[in-house]
Amino acid sequence: MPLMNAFSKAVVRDFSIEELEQAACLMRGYDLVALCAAGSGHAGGTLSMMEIVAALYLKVANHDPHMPEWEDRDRIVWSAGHKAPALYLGLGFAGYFPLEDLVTLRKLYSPFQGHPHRLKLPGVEASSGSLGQGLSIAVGMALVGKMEGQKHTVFCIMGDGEQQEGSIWEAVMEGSHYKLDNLVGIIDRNRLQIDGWVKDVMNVEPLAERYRSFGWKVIEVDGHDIRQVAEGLQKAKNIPVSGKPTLLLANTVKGKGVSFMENVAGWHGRAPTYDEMVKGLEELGLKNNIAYDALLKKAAEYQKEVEAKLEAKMPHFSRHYWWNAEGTPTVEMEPTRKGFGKSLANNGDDERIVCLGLDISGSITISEFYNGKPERKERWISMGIAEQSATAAAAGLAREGKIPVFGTYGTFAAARNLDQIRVSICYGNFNVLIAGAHGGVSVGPDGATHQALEDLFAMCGLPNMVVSVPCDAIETRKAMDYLLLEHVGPKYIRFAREATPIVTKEDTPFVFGTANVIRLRRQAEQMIDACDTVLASEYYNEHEDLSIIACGPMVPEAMRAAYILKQEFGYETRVLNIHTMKPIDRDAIVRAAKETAVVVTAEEHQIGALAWRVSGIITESLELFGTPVITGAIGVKDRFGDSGAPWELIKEFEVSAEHIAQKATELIGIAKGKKEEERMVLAH
Ligand SMILES: Cc1ncc(C[n+]2csc(CCOP(=O)(O)OP(=O)(O)O)c2C)c(N)n1
Repeated sequence: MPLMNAFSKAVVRDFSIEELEQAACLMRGYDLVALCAAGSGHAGGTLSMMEIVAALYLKVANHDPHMPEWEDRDRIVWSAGHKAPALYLGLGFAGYFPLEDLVTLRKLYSPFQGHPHRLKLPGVEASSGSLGQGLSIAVGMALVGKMEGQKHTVFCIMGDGEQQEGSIWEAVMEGSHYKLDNLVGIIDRNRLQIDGWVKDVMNVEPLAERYRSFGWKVIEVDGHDIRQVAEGLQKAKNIPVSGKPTLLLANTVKGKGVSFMENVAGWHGRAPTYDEMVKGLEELGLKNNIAYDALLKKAAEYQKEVEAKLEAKMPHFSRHYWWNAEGTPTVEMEPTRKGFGKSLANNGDDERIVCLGLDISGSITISEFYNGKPERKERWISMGIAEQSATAAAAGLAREGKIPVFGTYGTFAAARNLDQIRVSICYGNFNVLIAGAHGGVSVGPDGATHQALEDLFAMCGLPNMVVSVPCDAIETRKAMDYLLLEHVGPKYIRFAREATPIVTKEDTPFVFGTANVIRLRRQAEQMIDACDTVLASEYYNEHEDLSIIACGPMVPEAMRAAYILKQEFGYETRVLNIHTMKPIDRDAIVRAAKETAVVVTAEEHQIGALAWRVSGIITESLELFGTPVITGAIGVKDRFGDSGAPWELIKEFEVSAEHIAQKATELIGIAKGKKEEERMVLAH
């Protein structure tokens, strides 16, 4: 059955096989244009999906674009959330929204988030992006279908690499245990994942036998033969009360349709440039069928609106102070993740070090451990997309005397596997180094599911764990060197993806557990030369107007805020770089509170990981009894993230230097007002 009218139950449009073929081809073209407009995204695993999408959304599933919540609709859950553009194309072709809107993909405020969000776009059944969860959601939906005697089918789209997530197999068991013959799993078996071939990263085959042995029916099809796909899906849907869930195993080619993308792992998470897009459209025979220049223009116009909105939201001063804007001290930029890779490259000869791969090795630079060092390969253990098992395996490796290191997106390194970290690593006090890569907003357009904004709550809250949040690539390397070889016990380091300002030098002091004081001292071309940095324990009070206590990439923002405050108001600022969040430098915080009386915390995280610890220290500190201290917190305000460029998100989340400076002036104003009041009372 094809697209429906939910009220009359009439068929609105039934696509022929030829029309479906054309639709799948056009979907590929629009996919390329949308990805090119976004400048990031997943080309390979969306191009492999288009016949499945066309068959499902235009032929097999019952749904009504005008009534997305129609209760008799078939449900389609996208467990593989990174394939979001393919989902959006299915909805767009079915008529849920004007297709051209898709060029706002991955841009700020767009309904077309980097990973699907059901609250932003009608037709999206479930928010996803963290792999391995969708089949469980689909099981829940199918269970309700059974309980309530409904007739619809619940489809769930997964990747083959994704099958490495153990939770999928829990859901597979549940599907057969509860005889969910209203449940259809679909695997896009394109045989590639991020780090390479699935069989090499962590073999999942034989998938058909495995699903059968778990009590499922399996239909295997050529995923690019639309007739086979449509018939297979129809069969899976119609299986007369069989008491078994069905798997459609679709053999596909990653990057299908664009010769230079086909079967190339590097195209997993890449968007085409303009020239690559045009070449791709040519190969698809679509160069004259899609008005790509007009679409890109629409995207650029949308982007301008976003920028205007952001600009209007920003605090304003007498001039612009953005990084490398004229008149502001300049900075070099480097991704902090580079410091992580450098440390592993430098120290990796130590035979105790073993690195665990979680299918994101190049991007987080853990691959530097073995790049150009084949002799280390046997200490490289690829675990696939299996964060929970890898975490507990790391505990086992540590138990046998190894120093295991694993890392992935901060949210998958510290949240997905939290119980394993808590019980297997921290409770047993094992020497495991966990890298929360791409922390904070730095994964930008990937959106909320990938932005680690809560990881520090959990990591700082765990007994035995130490936590470092270095401020730039150089400090990341130093923190890594210390954690890797000197600190014994559970340890978490959090760093960013995007290039962030370099604000330390090789000879800048770094003592784990001791904060640094950074003071703006002079006019200089480079921020790094305009400031002096000393250990907090060696700093003497200069009676500054305020302190900004910051960690990670907020340290450079705090330095820029200090510059704004000096230029605009003549205020002197003590910036405290809390590169070690746990154990935190209590003494430096108490002194800052006592000696400056105005304290602003700055974190690229939900407010609290730093702010509440600092205010806890201040309120608990007996030395501060009777000393008035006023505090303010800059951080993410209890909300989920959004797709957008990292520098846009810094503005949107209100965590820029400008926001820090604004908060500081507010607090200084209040503190001064209070002093004035007291003076007046005394005078009377
Ligand atoms: C829990 C989790 N871990 C890691 C990632 C990062 N990630 C996104 S896509 C991907 C590879 C997926 O491979 P596969 O399932 O084969 O999809 P396809 O190759 O079809 O794109 C990974 C590791 C994630 N999104 N979620």
